[in-house]
Amino acid sequence: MARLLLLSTPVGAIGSGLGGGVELTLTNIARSLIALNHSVTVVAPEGSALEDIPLIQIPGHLQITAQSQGRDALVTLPPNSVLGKMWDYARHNQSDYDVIINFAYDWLPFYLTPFFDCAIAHLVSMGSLTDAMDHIIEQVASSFPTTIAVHSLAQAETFRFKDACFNLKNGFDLTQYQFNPTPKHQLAWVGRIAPEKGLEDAVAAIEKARIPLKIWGVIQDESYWQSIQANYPDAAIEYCGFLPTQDLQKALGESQALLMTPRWVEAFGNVAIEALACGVPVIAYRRGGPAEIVKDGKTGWLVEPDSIEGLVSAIAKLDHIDRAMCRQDAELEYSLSAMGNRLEIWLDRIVQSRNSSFGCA
Ligand code: HBI
Repeated sequence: MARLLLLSTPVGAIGSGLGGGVELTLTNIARSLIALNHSVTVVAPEGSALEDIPLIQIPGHLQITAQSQGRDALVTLPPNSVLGKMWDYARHNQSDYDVIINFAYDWLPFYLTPFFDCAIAHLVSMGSLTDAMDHIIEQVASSFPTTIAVHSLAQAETFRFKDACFNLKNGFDLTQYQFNPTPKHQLAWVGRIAPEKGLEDAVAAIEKARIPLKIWGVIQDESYWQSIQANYPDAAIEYCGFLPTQDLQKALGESQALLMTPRWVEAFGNVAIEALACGVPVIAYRRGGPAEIVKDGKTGWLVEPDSIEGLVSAIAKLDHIDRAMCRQDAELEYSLSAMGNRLEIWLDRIVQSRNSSFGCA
């Protein structure tokens, strides 16, 4: 039994939706570690909510999102930085833990790693975005080679230190997702409504395919959302808000398919698993994490990236996909226990290499 301290993303409270996929990822990792009889404590910005998992809420100014910066963005910390205060807490309490797991895609936790006595594991939540982050993660990857985990090989490929990355993939509490064998005549799109997620392609495709599209997620970029509505006035789209998992999975299950149209290298694509778990096939660009999740022709269709025509022809072939196969595939490698096995391997390697390095000191 190990004592684990999980430090969340500083861009939003857990449950706000601003933290994007990492909110669900952290919760699922905490649950699968607890199921393995480890003790888990989570540190996150105040306003966070986590049922039945010990949570330390930290006040302070949220960090700006890394994907809204340019490649040469400077490392910045706002005054009264919640990230700084979260790592102050970690520093003062590190002797109570065996491993600290960092979920922030920020410079500070990586810079602080060699200054801590406690082992620090880093789950990198996105592909390469800025030079500053690439350099500091690479430094940790070379000094502490077992400690960097990613969600997909495609994500690792975006970094020079790809061979030092452990592929954790992701895992979900599949008991929260109900299989739905009988969808309505509609497609689904789920995610932060922001340019890197490429919603406009999904809208263009369903306008041609003449099928309604339901959209769930936080509207992170209002002007982007407005421009989509202005550019596709005839598309049958309906914005259905940002729903908690329980409600989202019920609504998602009613769709004939989920469309995934990322512009960037999506590190993983949590919603792909959430869809498969409900029996919903996934039509995705052959790009990033979703291309490693979707089994072309079996659990959905992989499409030439940025090809609207490709999306339209995949929509026309949806009846080839068996919805029961989608659910089965999710259970095969994306359950909490499947991820738990991968977590054990990752954390064991970190503790082993930590002990051996102590041994040789
Ligand atoms: N940006 N600076 C910063 N730090 C994060 O932890 C972060 C982010 N942008 C997005 C994000 N985390 C999450 O949405 C990940 O799930 C992608």
